[in-house]
Amino acid sequence: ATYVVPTGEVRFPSDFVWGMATASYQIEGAVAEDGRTPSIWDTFSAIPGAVINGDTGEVAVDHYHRMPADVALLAELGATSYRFSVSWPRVRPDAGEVNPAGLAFYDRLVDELLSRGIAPWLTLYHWDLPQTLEDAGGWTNRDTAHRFVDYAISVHEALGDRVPTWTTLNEPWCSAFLGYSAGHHAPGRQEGAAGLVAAHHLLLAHGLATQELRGRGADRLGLSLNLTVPDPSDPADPVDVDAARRIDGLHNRVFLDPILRGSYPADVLEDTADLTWHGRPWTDVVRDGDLSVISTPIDVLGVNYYHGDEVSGHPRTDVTGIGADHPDRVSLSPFVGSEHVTFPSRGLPVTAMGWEIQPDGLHRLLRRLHDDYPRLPIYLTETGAAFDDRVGDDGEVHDPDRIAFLDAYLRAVHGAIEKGVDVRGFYQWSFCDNFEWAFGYLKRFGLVHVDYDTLVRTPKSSARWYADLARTGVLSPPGVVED
Ligand code: PNW
Repeated sequence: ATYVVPTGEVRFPSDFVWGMATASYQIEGAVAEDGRTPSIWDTFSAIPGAVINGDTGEVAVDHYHRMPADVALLAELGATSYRFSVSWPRVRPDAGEVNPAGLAFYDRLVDELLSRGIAPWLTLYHWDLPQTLEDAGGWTNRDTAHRFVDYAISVHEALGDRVPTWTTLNEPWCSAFLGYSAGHHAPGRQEGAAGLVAAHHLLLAHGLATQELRGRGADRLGLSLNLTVPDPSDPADPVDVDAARRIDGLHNRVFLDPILRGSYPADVLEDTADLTWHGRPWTDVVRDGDLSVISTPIDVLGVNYYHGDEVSGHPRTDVTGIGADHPDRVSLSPFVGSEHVTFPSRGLPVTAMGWEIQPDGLHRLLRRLHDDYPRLPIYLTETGAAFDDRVGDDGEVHDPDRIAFLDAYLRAVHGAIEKGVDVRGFYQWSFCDNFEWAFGYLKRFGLVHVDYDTLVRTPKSSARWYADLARTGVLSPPGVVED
């Protein structure tokens, strides 16, 4: 079914959360300060060709030193909540003992947010695994899940009294499959079924930490999944339909089902039955009791959505999407066991990432979650777009494309709310331009422009637009919005 993005005025509920999101490694810099030790992203970004232009997070946007001013800017731009992540190797350098100096940064951040009336939304793991743990096998080592619990406890002991919302993982799909199968993200391993093994241990880490923090009184727990909407190229072609089912399985249901239904999807197990890890079926890493830990009830579901995918089971050359757009490094398919699947371009307009602008996919995704899974309050914990933003002669950054993008995606969210889907908030990715992983500083997702020579912050016109939206809760008819 298609969905037509509505025009005209739409009004969001008065308690709708208007947030902005960031992640530790993408903004903090200060990688060797106050006891922090390397994460897998410090190591990976030092590999020639791994990140565009050899960029690293060494300085990033220097948020570690500019935090109070950044929080003041968040407040000025009307954010009612701020989603940030905590750096594991700051809090537990080398995954060892707690580092009070590292924790103190987040303590100050949370106080600064609260003093400005901004609700903190904390992510424990946004991809910066301590390198020491990767050296011991990383997410392919089951022990990493237990070390994650130790780390979660230390953060909760310090901030549990002031942070209302705790999410364990950001986008475990990326950590597992881009990190351990495709090799396009840290730690850059290209080991096939390792992605599935990593996914299982990430899920286990999520479940164990959720149980532990629940026992310690946390009452708003969850995680953020990046979900896609796979549409078969030809809905009448069984080969394309099968390809779309496989991508749905390996991208969405491989996480949604264990967490929300307590089991791996049967078709995913079948599709991956031949894949081995250390000579044994990969599913040997799944132990009795794991799925009941993984399905520990959560309170909120974070959804990150940028675009869907057209999916074909036939060879194609006009592919878009994952891997296809990475310049320097050969990236394998993250869809292990379904490597034959291709992602043809639909010819839709794209952002600077080459990602299709597809708001109807977001609407359909939200409706599908509502229909297919136990219902939870949903927060869009990320959506946004990269464009080639520049500071103009007038000293301003005009980004009407980003305004149009956010307008369309928010209308898709609003349409879902009208259909009864319990969506309670929206976190724009991202508060400011930052280290965009394998794309370094080349791709700008911010509402706030950062000059990477001076580190000066300039709110883009989209930031002013978003601030108005956060204040009024109303999207005006397109065309009325002034850039
Ligand atoms: C997400 N892919 O990353 C992350 O949560 C953010 O940290 C990131 O900056 C944002 O989206 C924009 O990219 C992704 O290749 C990175 O499929 C890559 C992919 C998906 C999500």
